[in-house]
Amino acid sequence: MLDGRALHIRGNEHSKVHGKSSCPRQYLALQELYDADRLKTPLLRTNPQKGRGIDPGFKPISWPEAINLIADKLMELRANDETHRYVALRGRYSELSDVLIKNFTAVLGSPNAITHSSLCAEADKFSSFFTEGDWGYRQYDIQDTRYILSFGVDPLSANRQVSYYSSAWGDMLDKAQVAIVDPRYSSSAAKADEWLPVIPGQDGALALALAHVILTEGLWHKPFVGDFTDPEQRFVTGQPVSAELFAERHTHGLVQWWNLELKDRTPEWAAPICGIPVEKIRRLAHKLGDAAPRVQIWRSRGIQMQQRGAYIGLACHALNGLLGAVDSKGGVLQYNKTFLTDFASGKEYADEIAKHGLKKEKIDRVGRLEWPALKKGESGAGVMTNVVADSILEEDPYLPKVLLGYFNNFAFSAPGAGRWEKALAKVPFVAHVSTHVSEFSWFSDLLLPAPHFMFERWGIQSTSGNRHSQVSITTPLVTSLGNDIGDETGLPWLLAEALAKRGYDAPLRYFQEQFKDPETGKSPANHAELGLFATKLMTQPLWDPAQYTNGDRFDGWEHFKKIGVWNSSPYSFESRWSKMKTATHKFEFYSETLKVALETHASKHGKSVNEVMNACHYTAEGELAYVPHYEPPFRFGDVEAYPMLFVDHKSRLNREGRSANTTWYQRNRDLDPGEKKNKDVVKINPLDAKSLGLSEGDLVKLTTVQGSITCEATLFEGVRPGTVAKAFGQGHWAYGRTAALEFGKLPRGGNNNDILPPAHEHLSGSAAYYGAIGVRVEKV
Ligand SMILES: Nc1nc2c(c(=O)[nH]1)N[C@H]1C(S)=C(S)[C@@H](COP(=O)(O)OP(=O)(O)OC[C@H]3O[C@@H](n4cnc5c(=O)[nH]c(N)nc54)[C@H](O)[C@@H]3O)O[C@H]1N2
Ligand SMILES: Nc1nc2c(c(=O)[nH]1)N[C@H]1C(S)=C(S)[C@@H](COP(=O)(O)OP(=O)(O)OC[C@H]3O[C@@H](n4cnc5c(=O)[nH]c(N)nc54)[C@H](O)[C@@H]3O)O[C@H]1N2
Ligand SMILES: [Mo]
Repeated sequence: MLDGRALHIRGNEHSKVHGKSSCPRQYLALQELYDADRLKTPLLRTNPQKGRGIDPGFKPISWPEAINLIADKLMELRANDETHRYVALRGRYSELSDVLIKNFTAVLGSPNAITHSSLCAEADKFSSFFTEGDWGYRQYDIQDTRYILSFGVDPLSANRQVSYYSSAWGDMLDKAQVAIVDPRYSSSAAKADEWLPVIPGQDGALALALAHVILTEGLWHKPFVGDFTDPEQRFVTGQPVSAELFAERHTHGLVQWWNLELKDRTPEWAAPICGIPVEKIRRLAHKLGDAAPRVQIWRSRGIQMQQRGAYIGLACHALNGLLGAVDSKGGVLQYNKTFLTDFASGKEYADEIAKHGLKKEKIDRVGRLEWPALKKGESGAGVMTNVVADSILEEDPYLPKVLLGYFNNFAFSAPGAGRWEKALAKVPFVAHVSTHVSEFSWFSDLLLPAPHFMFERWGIQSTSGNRHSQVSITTPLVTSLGNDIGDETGLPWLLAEALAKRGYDAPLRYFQEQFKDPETGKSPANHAELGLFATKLMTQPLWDPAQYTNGDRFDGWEHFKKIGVWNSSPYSFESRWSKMKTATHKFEFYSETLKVALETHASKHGKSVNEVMNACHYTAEGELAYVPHYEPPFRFGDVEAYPMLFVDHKSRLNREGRSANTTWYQRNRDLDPGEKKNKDVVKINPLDAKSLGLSEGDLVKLTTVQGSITCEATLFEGVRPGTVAKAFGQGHWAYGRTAALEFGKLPRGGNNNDILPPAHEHLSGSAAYYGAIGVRVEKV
């Protein structure tokens, strides 16, 4: 920092997860922070007509005018006894987001706290939950591992701890081998021992064949899984096994899985389906078996955020079970616990009107027969973010009247993005809290400038890696725009004050009574104090010596604030063996936990589990629903009209959809294999290019059942013939002068979400981006 200006960013040296090392994206944050295109003042739409290319006619208004406008709209909902028609949408977030999204919305009396989780990676949590009872992401102990098999994860570019893994990856490569399964040659594949260019959507076949070989060749990890009660090895291709003959230790249902599914899933069966040769599958299984339990199977959104992705995720994660890698040194670990305090829910402050609103059906339709969204095993507990656009368009269950979005850009980030444009145009009042005039903002009635989440407001982030979890805080450090009204705490405070002035004081009382400074007992008196007190309150178990339980110790709040990060104690291996939060407390190959969840959901609707599976577009019948099994990927578009398959992926410099307005992002796009500086390219194998008559740099049109986009073709051997790969992130037509070719009108390249159909993995509630997405490539 120099004279209040941020000059350089690095990792916090006190972090035991990543230390000083950092992810390349953090440097872009400086350009984001000081971006001349940032939204600086509230803006009000003057043109009632909403559409791409139609100027909204935004005119500046003051903060009090903006807050009063929203407060009036909320009072109107109360007067009409329809508080449920208030919908809060959340995109990216800090842990403080509960204040605005969950709690404030509950006080107001709406069930519609809609997070972006299902656009993000809910399906990734599904597989961990229904095998080992953990609805969460994983960390990988790469210090002591011997073999890494990644299904679609590119840890050097994306996934969850780029700073840590990219700094530790080199040392790991000295001791371990790595195989990357991905239709696209990723950065991690470039550094790996082996790249396995799988046919998109067919990883399940590969994983099941690996399991088959691991069993038939006796390669499973016996101290974790157990063994036959006599020395005879009975896993013989095609032959069922009698369950009494196998004594399982920390797992459940291995023999049932074998009998129901695995016994016929040979490498010979899998090879033509997944495109990986028989010999490679066998060799891989042996390498895994030799290294077990110090192995790790990674899995990404790519294999799970598919219409039939839940069972691919389960099949891949079950390999970790077979190899004893779960909770093991050198294996796959859950996140260490972080001990944060939940805020009072807010429901206690709901009056009669609000209680009435809370009883209404949630706007995303979760819990209906075809939308199980089984978060933590509970029917309808998840979120179906991308369904909300349809709910609005079809007015089913009802039309929202006031919609508040923050830190989200669903008109860009959600498959079938165009539906959001139409949906937002239909909602009578949309407010957006954003740093930039994004695609979502373009369809909004009121824009509120957001402080940059890394530098200008209170926030709490937690993450895991290197056998530790950490909780770090962001503080209002830089005020580049003189705006520190935090989106997560400041905004709801200002709204609460305005509502109190209108005679409705429940939200303000909630904040005053439930967010007292834990040190002094003082109630917050303004928006800044609510931000500070909420941060102190949630992190109190970490910094208050009286509440100490685990990890780093602090003298008090000031000490914690100065250090900026709390680290948990190191991971204790094998402590969850036979103590998992599943129905059997074991690692479940046959998921009793999923069985209960599906049966409960089915009986709620008076249907059978088969009918649920059918409604969710799965093919499985009977008990197959409870074990990892093969599901043919649903193909969007027939082979004749859409002969190739489309593969979406993240790029190293994407901060989701947010970094594209920086010149450093545009200029350095070639950090990813096959990409070009300042361009948005589709990567095509030279063999396919030849048959399509395409040369380097040709302008091409990509068409799917959903729509078309135009971009440049580049010839790249690192994409499986028959597939094309294109990074997500370009194609902004709003956001700013760098992101768009012509702001408000012309996109720079094409947005993948304009051609991805709005499909779902229904069991987890996830949006689907991957699998068999048919595409036609034509020269323009
Ligand atoms: N650089 C960067 N890193 C990020 C983010 C970012 O925007 N930029 N965002 C963060 C967020 S929000 C999240 S949720 C995580 C997500 O991190 P991950 O869960 O790792 O997910 P993605 O990187 O989206 O995964 C898509 C990958 O799957 C591959 N893929 C596509 N189809 C298939 C297939 O059929 N089979 C196989 N085997 N692979 C396939 C793609 O090539 C790509 O490498 O990343 C985080 N990290
Ligand atoms: N095709 C394809 N689509 C994807 C993905 C993919 O890999 N491929 N990844 C998906 C994933 S994993 C995720 S998590 C989602 C993310 O998608 P979203 O949750 O929609 O988040 P972002 O795209 O990051 O958009 C955030 C918006 O918030 C605003 N903004 C930017 N900075 C700030 C800030 O500091 N504070 C506030 N309040 N607002 C800010 C801007 O309007 C920005 O457009 O995208 C998903 N979409
Ligand atoms: Mo995400």
